[in-house]
Amino acid sequence: MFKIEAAELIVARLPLKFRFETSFGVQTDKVVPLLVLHGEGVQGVSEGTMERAPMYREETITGALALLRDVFLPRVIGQSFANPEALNDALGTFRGNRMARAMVEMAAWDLWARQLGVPLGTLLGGRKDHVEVGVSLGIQPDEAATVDVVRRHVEQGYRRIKLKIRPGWDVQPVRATREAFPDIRLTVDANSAYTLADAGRLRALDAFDLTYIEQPLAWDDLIDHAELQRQLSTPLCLDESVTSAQDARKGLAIRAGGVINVKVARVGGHTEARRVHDVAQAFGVPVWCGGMLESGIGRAHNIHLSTLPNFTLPGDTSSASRYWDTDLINERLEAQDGLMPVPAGAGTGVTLNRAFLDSVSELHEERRR
Ligand code: OSB
Ligand code: MG
Repeated sequence: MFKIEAAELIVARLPLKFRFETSFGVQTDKVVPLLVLHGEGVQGVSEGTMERAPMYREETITGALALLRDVFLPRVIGQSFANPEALNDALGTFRGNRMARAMVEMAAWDLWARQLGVPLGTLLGGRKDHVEVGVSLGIQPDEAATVDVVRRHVEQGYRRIKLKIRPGWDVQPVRATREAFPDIRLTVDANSAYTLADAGRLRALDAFDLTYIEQPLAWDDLIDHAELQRQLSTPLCLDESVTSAQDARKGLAIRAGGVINVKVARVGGHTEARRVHDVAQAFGVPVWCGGMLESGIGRAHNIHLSTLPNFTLPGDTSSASRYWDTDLINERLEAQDGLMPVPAGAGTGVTLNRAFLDSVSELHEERRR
């Protein structure tokens, strides 16, 4: 049993160390919404992965903050719950808005795990103390720059290289990378930039031994992905279009893909992420843990989730120092030879650097009953 007595809503902004270009635009900084839940002498912290504009999925920071203030936090503050699953059930009466719900659910898992004195991953059922990680590389100006940035990350030991692609910039970076590195585990991510009319162009990618092609078609589609999968030998990996275990079941039942990118916040939190993991496992489909350029708070949650057994492909939870000069947490989340140590200690095992956080916060408010 745990009780939620109060909450803090915080929005911070961090400059990114690199210019991150994807099929939906260029990102140079990161707005980080955080939620701290206060229980009886314990805290739980989570990070939202919605963005300012609804580009990746439909949720936004503005919308999430309003919902948290008006609906989700009043539903849980002052309440006691048997465990985080019970809190997830209470929020489950609300439709959609899974990233906003996930902020409450993930903070509750951290709080619960700290109250029990157990690492979050262990509580979720994971056993690993390191997880394999890859890296997601933005669109570069040309082939030479692509090969260059790939080389730097291969040398750092990342176990999978993912290249962002879009129509007009797909076969070129993949061919250049594959010629320079015949043996690396290579993937691409289109973030929904193609349609079935591009099937011919996507079929050309079959020549490069990619582990998967991530979310080529619409963010809310499964049917067209199944049609495209029939035309390709490379497995498709579903990201945007899986927001629940039910989506995962439907997508895998119609063979819309052969891999799932599990992002804990996209599916509404750890309870649902574990269900997606279990559904994929039942279908014999591997999963990996995606990222949304998280600060150390969200990154630590991702690392703990990745300790579950069917996370058999390297995740996007790369070293925090790739993204930021200074992180929002006191601990360092750094991969060595493509292996990210799972932070030790109770809960996520990481703690907010309050002094630094205050210096980069645009909003900080407390909510009580
Ligand atoms: O599609 O996986 C994606 C970042 C923002 C939004 C969507 C995606 C990504 C990434 C970056 O690929 C992964 C990371 O390094 O956190
Ligand atoms: Mg993706």
